[in-house]
Order: sequence, then C-alpha cells, then structure tokens
Amino acid sequence: MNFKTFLPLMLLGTSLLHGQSKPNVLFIIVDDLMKQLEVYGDSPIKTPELLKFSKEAMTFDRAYAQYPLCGPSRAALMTSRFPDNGGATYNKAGKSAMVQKNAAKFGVQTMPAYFKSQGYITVGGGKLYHNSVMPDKADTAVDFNVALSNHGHDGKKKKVKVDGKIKKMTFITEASNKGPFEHKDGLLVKQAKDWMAQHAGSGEGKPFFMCIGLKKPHSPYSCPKSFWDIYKREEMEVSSVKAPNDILSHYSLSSPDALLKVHSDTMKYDGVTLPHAKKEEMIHGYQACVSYADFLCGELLKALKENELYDNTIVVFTSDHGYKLGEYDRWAKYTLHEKDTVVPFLVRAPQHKGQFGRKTKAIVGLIDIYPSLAELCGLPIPDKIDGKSFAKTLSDPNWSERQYIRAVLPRVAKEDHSKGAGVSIIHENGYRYHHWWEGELSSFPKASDIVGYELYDHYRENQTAISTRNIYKEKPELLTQMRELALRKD
Ligand SMILES: [Ca+2]
Repeated sequence: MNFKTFLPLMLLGTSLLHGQSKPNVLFIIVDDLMKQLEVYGDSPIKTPELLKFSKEAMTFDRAYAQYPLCGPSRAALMTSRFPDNGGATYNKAGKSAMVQKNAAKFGVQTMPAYFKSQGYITVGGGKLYHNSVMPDKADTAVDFNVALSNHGHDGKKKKVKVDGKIKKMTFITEASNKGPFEHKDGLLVKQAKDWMAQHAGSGEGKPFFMCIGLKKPHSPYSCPKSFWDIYKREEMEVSSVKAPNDILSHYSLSSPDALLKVHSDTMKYDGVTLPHAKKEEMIHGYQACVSYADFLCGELLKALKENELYDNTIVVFTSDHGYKLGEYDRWAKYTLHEKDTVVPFLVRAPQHKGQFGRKTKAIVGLIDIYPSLAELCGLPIPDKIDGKSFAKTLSDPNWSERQYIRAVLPRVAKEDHSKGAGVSIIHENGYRYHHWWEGELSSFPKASDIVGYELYDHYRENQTAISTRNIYKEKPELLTQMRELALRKD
C-alpha cells in the first residue's frame, strides 16, 4: 500500500469500524448554473442549503468548464479528457453511449465505470451526460449498478406551428402548482434518498459512488410556485453589461436568440425585441429554479446525515458550465467568456475537516474531478487522462496544481459556413485570454493562423466586476506568453 492510498484510510477511521474500507462519493451536477450565488458573495439568488454546506466544505472560486455547452463539457468531465483531445466536440457526442465509445478508443473508462471496476456500487440518475440516465439501457449499465429515473414534470407545453409543422413546446417559465417531488428533479432526489436509506440499513460493506444530475435551472424555468414566491418581480434587475469592445462578434459571442427559439412564448423574439417584462420574468424564473435546485441539494445532504453516511462521504457540487442572463445582450451559454465558463464548485472531503469553510483561488477544471476523486478514495489515478488532482488543495487552500486552465469552442467562421474555432485560457496571473482561428477545432493553428485576440484583466486584486475591456493591443508581451500557453494541448 503506498502512502497516497494509506492516508485516506487512516483518516477515515469510522468507516473502518463499519467494515467499509473506502469513503462513499456523492457527485451532484446541476445544469446551467451560473457562479453568481450567495456562497461567492452578494447575490440576489437565495441558496440557503448551499450556503450552509459551504461551511462544511471548501469553496473553489476559479473552477472552469472545458467547453461552455452541456454535452462536450460533461463528456470532458466524465472522461477527464479535453474536448479537442478525444472528448466530444459537439453536443450530441456528449451522449453516454458515444462518450463511452470514444473514451474506450483512448483506453479510458468513464468516471463511474472506473469506480464500478474498483468495487464501488455505482448509482446514477438524471442528466449526467447530454442524455438522462435511462434504466435498462446497456450504456447505463456500463456505468451504474443502480439507475434512477427522472420522469417527472418539467414545464407546461403549448402547440405551436414551426416550419409548417405543429410542435408541442414548453413556455420559457412556469410557476407550477405541483409539489417539489413531482417535478423531474424532485422525483429523482426522492429515489436517491430512498436508496441511501435502504443502503444504510442493508449493512453492506461496499462503498457507493452516487452521481445525481439535476436539470434545473436549465430552461424551461419551471419549478413549484413556492420557489417563485421567495422573490418579488419588481426586484428583478436586467443586466446593463454590454459586449466587450474590439472583438470578432461572430466568434466571441453566441447567437442572441438561440434560447428564445426553443420555447413557445419567446420564439417570436430575438435578443433585441425581447420585451423588458419578459426579461424580468425569465430572470425571476431562473432564480426560482436555482432556489429549487438548492432545496433538492439540501434534501440529498440531509439524507446523508439522517443515514449516518455524511462523515464518510465525499461530496462534490458543481454545474456543467456557466450562464448569462442578459449580459452582453445575450442569454444562456456558448461563449468562451467568464460568465459562460466559470462554475460554482464546492467539495467536502471528510478527511480534510480542518479546512472546512475555507475558500480557495486554486484554478481547477471540471476534468480534474475524476483524478481527484480517485486519489481521495485511495484508488490509483488512471493513465491517459488530462485532469490533475486537486486533492492537495483540500488540505492547503493556497496550493494550486494548475497555473491555468483551457476551454475550447468551435464556431461557424463566416457566412459561407466555413469552420472556425477558439481557445481560452484563464491564468492565475488574473488575465483571461482568447484567440480564434479559421479551421477545425482539432486543427491546432500556428500563431500566423490566428485571426482574432481577446485579453481581459479579470482578477486583479480588489476588482469585483468582470472586465469587458479587450486590452490585447496594450500588452503585446503578455499576449505572446498567453498565446504560447493556449497553443499547447495541456
Ligand atoms: Ca448545461
């Protein structure tokens, strides 16, 4: 037994008493959750459960997705491979069967499949990949011994005509009269709680690895009315943050109306014509859904405590990418900017109790979750993955395994639909860098192929707002240094 393996076992004495040699894991991933939460400072969004949890965990301030869209981000997380290094480069490639197949080509198992192969009981439910976990499907069985379903309510629908065909589409918001456990996510959490109670009572000595993917606050912003009632409509503030200066908009920004087009009551608008009252309703709905997701996370944590599992369970809470609510006159995701790539990130490792309640500025990527959980559970870190373990940061918040982290994004470069792509770097020096080139995402460019640069001074000391001033012309030496890093593949 090497030291790395021995340490967690030594510190988790209580589990040994119960005949279980390794800690359990509860991994919670929420869909489309922005980092603007109370745990990060002043936020109008009420998340009392996460706030309470942050006192019993470590809060990461600089955690980033590797691709600002569900499927590819989740594929990168689940396989610990960058999207342009064997991960998914488009949304549908983030479905579980394809993620597993692609990972196998590189000799990598998905994170839950790896834990399963190491003797863990793996339990999964909800949106973990671009698709939901489906009990009885072969690809689900690769990852999970136990699959939970999430067939509950998720938004009221209306019939609308799209391209001459009648389609049923959800309204963008809904304050529903259903109970919290009748909605999709609530139904899932109820099953997870039941499973925990049953497992705790079974006396089985095996550790579990539970992955729960909550769909909220992803649109439609549909949740029980009681969560809407936490807020007052007149207090909703529409962002006045405008797009950065001197950028190639078709690369740097997402479509202004992509979110609006998929809901029955907003499809007639674009980012410019969307009425102010509708914007306020959308922000209200998003905030209500975040509070609903917060409530459900609290239910999961409560179940761990009630079943005396909490002190022997590592908990990771995060989102698949960030989100915009009107900033840059855009909604949702799909840019490399800070709002779209930064994620909330909280980790509770019972063996590092001494650091609970602390915050860290260590830079981490979602691809780092896989090797970190392996190390924290005393398992060998698999070869051929790109992630780096942040386990040491949990005992020393000043320790950062990374100096920077990368995200990527393919684009349509021109009106002729030719390909373009971009890469971003967020560096511990406080700067955010992007560059764009014409060509495939997988075709790494030479410096001479680059068609656009962005450089933002984001994290200077005492600076709270995200800068939208593109300063790439003002800092030529720094630009060259950052470009060198962005042209690497690590
Ligand atoms: Ca998402």
